[in-house]
Amino acid sequence: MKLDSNTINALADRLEGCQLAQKDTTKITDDHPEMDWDDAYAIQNEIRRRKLARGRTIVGLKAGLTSHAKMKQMGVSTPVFGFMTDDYVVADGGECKVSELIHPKVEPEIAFVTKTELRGPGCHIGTVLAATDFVMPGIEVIDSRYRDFKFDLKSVVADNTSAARFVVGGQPVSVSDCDLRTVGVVLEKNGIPVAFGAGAAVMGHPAAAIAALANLLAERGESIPAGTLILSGGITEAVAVQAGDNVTLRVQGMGSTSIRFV
Ligand code: 0L1
Ligand code: MG
Repeated sequence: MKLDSNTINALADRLEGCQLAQKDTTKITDDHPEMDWDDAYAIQNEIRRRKLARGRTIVGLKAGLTSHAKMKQMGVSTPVFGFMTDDYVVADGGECKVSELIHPKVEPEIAFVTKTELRGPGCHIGTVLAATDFVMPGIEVIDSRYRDFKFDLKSVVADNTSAARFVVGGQPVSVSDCDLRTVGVVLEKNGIPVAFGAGAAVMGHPAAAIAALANLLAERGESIPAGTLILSGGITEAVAVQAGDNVTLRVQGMGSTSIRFV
């Protein structure tokens, strides 16, 4: 690690402060170009520690930047991972207050729920499918704390991968009843289809993103417990939303889930 604990704390304070006050900031690598991956995840972990200390609970994990569309959109080349707390949950069909966010965008995703522990290293698509209870449609609302969504990978890892809100719903499906590579998704904004894709857009198979997360956690001696909800990453580019927008995600064979921005 290149940053000392005072700097890690100050950067966690700056990023979470922006989230809580709906303010943006410049990317932290502008001020700390020397920071490394361990620093980036240490800042994310400090944000997590602060939320837990305030009584929040972890309700899920996420993979981000897992599709070529997203990587191209953001000008980066590696997946990243983050967490979601209880206040990020929006009920299916429920409201998301734009005033609590900075500049939200939505992403169509496949959500996994595990039935057994996933522990790397060496996790692969097969291990993940064997450990999955069911999959279902999920819309992630991302809200980078960086001005104009301009960041590099270490900055976005520190910012908990832009996690802000999410909704899951539709029809939970066993992984043996669908082909997650060819499953089609349609994202609608105000009744108009705005993004389309298939599961294979996420690292060739959405389960590969979950395997990558398990293998990364293994480097820290951690695993994914049974019963964990994990968003596997946006299948298409993210779509900007504003108050008044209604967003619905339809996933082939899994029904739909929706969210209203107010
Ligand atoms: O979930 C995601 O793919 C987002 C990762 C962070 C990058 C972004 O804000 O788009
Ligand atoms: Mg996402």
